[in-house]
Amino acid sequence: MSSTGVVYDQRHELHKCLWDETFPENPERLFAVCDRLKNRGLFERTTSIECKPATEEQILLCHPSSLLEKLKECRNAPDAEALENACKQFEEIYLTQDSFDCALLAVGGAIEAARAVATGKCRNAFAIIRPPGHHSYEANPNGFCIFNNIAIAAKQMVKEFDLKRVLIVDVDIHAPQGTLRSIADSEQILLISIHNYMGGAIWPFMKETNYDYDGNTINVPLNAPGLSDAEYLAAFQHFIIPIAVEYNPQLILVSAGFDAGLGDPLGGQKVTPPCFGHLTRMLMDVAEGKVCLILEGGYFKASFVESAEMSLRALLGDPLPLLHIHQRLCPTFIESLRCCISHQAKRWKCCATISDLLQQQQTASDSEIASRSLSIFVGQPIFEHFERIIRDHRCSTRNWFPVRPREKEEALTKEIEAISANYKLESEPETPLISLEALLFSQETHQKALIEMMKNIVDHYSRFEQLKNSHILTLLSGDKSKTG
Ligand code: X5A
Ligand code: ZN
Repeated sequence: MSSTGVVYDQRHELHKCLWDETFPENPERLFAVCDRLKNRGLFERTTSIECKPATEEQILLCHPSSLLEKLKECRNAPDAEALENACKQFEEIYLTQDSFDCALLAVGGAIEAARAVATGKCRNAFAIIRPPGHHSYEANPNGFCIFNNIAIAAKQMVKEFDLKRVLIVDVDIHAPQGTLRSIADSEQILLISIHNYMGGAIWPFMKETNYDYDGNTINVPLNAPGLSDAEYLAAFQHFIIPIAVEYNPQLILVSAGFDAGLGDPLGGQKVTPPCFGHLTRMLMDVAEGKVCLILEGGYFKASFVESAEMSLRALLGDPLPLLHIHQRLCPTFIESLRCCISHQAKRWKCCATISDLLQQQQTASDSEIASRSLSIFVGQPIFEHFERIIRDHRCSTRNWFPVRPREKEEALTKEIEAISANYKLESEPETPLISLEALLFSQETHQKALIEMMKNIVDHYSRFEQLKNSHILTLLSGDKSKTG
């Protein structure tokens, strides 16, 4: 009987920041996940998959050889100072002498896990690897990612097994601009991602991560913070899963970041750990269950450790906790999802059906304010600002993220513990169904949605000191004296 495979390799600890201990992406993340899985007796129920370094030929599926050469040089860096200097050419990247080899191992781990599932050696798998990968593309390691683990693994599977349809689902809270660009030329790969967008006023400040992008990437952009299980379930049940079913993939690779989780310092959303289990389980109904999770982000220990456990339990077919959904969907989210559905209606039958329904209801209820799909992108000046910094090798290498006060950290840990203390386990866990009714149009939610979204955009935009006087912000905040 084939089982659940796990990739875990101690050598991943060799990639760490030598000059700033506060950096959120650290070796401790893997130890913590691994400890938890061991303590709960889960490791021994899985099949260990050996982690081999990827070959240079495999890396070249997504990156130029010039990048390989650059990173290889770091093997011989004389000291930490030289390494830190080298990092000024990359956005949010640190490097050690071992980082290159460690990054090869991460790609190799993703490939081995995907292969185990593709060949049927394992029913499904979880690659617990780092550094993460979904932001890196071409010669641009960035956002803690060196090589694009998942994109390379997907391309390698297409090549090795002549696959026609590989689906990548990205649930990490950050938009996977790296995966999007790395697979843009692959007809056999489709990427669906749900991530923070905030009108483009949030990193990576790219318009192609909005809902109206056309290509082999489908985006669910989030324009409000504080979203939780109800919104993620709705996005899966009424958009992501129907498209996945219609696409009918032969293999599913998941960019399993847990930074949309409750309490994550970078994410700002509130998905509970059991919800990650349910999302995984929903994906297992597609592609005959051939699902391979590949770790990406996740920076709040109490949260991501529990989320990783729940995801592995889903893969193992273990009971999952019941989800308790009481709150109404966030209006701004409803607006986003409706935009997604109506935009994709031209390519996906499932969306056309839902879109027709919503359209009819909307016309019947309100013709005056008929909601036009609004595509907002305010990120261009910020994007260009960072482009200049990268080009001039002026990227900052320290103090990227403020450290959270201990009390705050403890309060959030308690919140997670309170959730896990109330678990009701069910062997056939029903995932609550978010009714389509929740997505129906009303003038009131529509207005609320847009107002909330504008507030969030201004809020995110204002975090960039350097842009205080730029045109769009003054427009949005209504300061007419400066708009000229
Ligand atoms: C893999 C991941 C986060 C990048 C944050 C950029 N990266 N500000 O979660
Ligand atoms: Zn992330």
